Amino acid sequence: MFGWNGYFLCVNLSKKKSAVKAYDAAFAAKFMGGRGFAAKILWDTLTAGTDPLSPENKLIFAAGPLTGFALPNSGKLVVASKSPLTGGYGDGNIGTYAAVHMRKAGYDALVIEGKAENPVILHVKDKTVEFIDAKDYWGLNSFEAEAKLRKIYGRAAGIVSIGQGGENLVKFACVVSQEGRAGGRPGMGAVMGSKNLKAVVFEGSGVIPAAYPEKLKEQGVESFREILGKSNYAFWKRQGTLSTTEWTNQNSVLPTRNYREGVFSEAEKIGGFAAEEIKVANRGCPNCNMTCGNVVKDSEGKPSELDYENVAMLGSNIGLGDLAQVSVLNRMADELGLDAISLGSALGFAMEASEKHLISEKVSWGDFVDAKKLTEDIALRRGIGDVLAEGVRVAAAKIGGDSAGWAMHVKGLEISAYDCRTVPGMALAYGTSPIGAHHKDAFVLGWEVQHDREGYGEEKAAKVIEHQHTRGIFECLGVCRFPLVNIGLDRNWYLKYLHAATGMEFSWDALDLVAERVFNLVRAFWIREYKGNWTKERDVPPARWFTEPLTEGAFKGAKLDRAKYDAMLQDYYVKRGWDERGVPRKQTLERVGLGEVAAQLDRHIKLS
Ligand code: PTT
Ligand code: SF4
Repeated sequence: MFGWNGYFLCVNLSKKKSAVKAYDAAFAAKFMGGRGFAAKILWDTLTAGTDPLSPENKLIFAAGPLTGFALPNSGKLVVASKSPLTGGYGDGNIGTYAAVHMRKAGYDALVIEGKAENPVILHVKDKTVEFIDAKDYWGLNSFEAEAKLRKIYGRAAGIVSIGQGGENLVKFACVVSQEGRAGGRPGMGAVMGSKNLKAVVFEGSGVIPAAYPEKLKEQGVESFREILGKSNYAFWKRQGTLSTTEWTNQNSVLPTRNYREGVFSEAEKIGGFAAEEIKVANRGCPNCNMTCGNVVKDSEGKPSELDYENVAMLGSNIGLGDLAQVSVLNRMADELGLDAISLGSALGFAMEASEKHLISEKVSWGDFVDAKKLTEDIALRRGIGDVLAEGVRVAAAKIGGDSAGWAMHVKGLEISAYDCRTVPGMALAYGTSPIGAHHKDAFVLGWEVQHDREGYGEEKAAKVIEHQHTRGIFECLGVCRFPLVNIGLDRNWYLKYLHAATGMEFSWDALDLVAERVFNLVRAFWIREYKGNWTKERDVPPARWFTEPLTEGAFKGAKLDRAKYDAMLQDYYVKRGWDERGVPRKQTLERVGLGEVAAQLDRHIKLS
């Protein structure tokens, strides 16, 4: 096989045993890699109802057929599991040298099950697998743990680790690498912690097999050059995703004070230009020449790597307008291994709950000291932090009042940083995202703002699906989507890369079908887990957007219309070939090559 190594490394931490599992070209072409592999493995090997934090759950690190080659932005790794935050399928996409080393060690995925008796570090060096005692690492934050490991394994090794958040099973703990790359929003760090696994160190020295290696090399050189020549390249290098802050504020979609508003009076102070003033470096993922990690000096004098989502959720969403202080919270999220989006949502939720006297703790809007303390309390599960560590869905159920209406999540995953009262298509994207409310699979609001801002027409559902497929394929290829979606790299490059890497010809239609297959498989996973509790209400964003209009900005008075949203959701289901409950129809699953999944799912919920 070319492009793919053809092997998964399977590790059982309870038994301290590992085994290599081979797969064939037909499996590779059908599920492609990354999310496709992870979803298929989870579907095949988990029993419905598995406790996400039990030894039976699986933690998967999966690369794609392009990962690790000298091609634009090819250092991405999907980290996936059944999510302890949502109870459904969860994954994230982390840029890390671990991705490259895993592939060079000869594996396309690492599948971890069981639970180590004591804290352990997994060391994979080419064909050897070692289980290393981690007692001197447990309790360290992710930066400290990685630095300590680098003293042994050197600068080049690929390392992923968890901080105290993962150790303490915070439900939105993520996996961290390289002091500023973080992935697995729906609690993949907690799954790692539940397995007593502090870190994985990869060292690979082999060559990833390519069908036409020389051609691939030339394509890499040429496309890296194409990226450098793009007119927006220089500004991207200056601000990366951070310029989004000014844009979202101008367009009334910047989450402000737990999504009460879409504009923030201090937006400029946390925007891309403000960041340039405290910026000290650019950092990024492997094999990338458009490094978007903006490293700034925070108010405590330490480096902190910023992205838009983090700034909005830890800034405007908690009413904090000081970027250097926001950067401290951002650094703490990375050190402690907490997802910064969910953290910002939990902090905003607590501030509102405190204001409404639903909790006795005093946590005030925009108060940096309160926010800092609460962040630590969440990671260490102290006091109200212990409640918030369960995510806002559970926290709302615990604190009561009307808080369920302003616990900003879909399916338990906190919403990333775009208010949707004026962009129904984006609300649908959150409602139907494969992991809960995340923007990565569909970012239709850019299109909506330009074309049809407040409409609920059929083209919205079509656009969401188009995005979910185009972006979904990047979750399987193992490369960053930013060259395509942010810089405008010609999309046909990806077909050329795939041919030179695998020797197989793929069209965009074929990739679209892979994306659709994987999307349906993930949906089937959710439904199998929720069974009788599955309802279309799970695809609906929180009540706040439907009931509380914006009170500031150009869109003052705007809110979502529930009846129109429901109609748009039904349009979406029809276009997807799902029934009115949002369950894939049998013939849809068969059409996308998931006949066996249809047969199994039908035993859990009657398919139409
Ligand atoms: C991603 C989510 C995002 S999406 C952001 S900012 W973004 C937040 N980043 C966090 C962080 O940082 N630290 C932290 N403790 N928590 C964080 N939570 C949030 O996590 C990231 C980039 C970004 S920055 C984006 S959009 C793109 N996402 C891609 C994707 O999903 N797929 C893909 N094929 N390519 C992508 N390229 C871009 O990668 P999750 P990263 Mg991330 C620090 O992990 O779980 O997917 O959540 O991985 O290496 O940091 O790259 O404005
Ligand atoms: Fe990583 Fe940013 Fe480069 Fe993408 S553009 S590979 S997220 S550094």
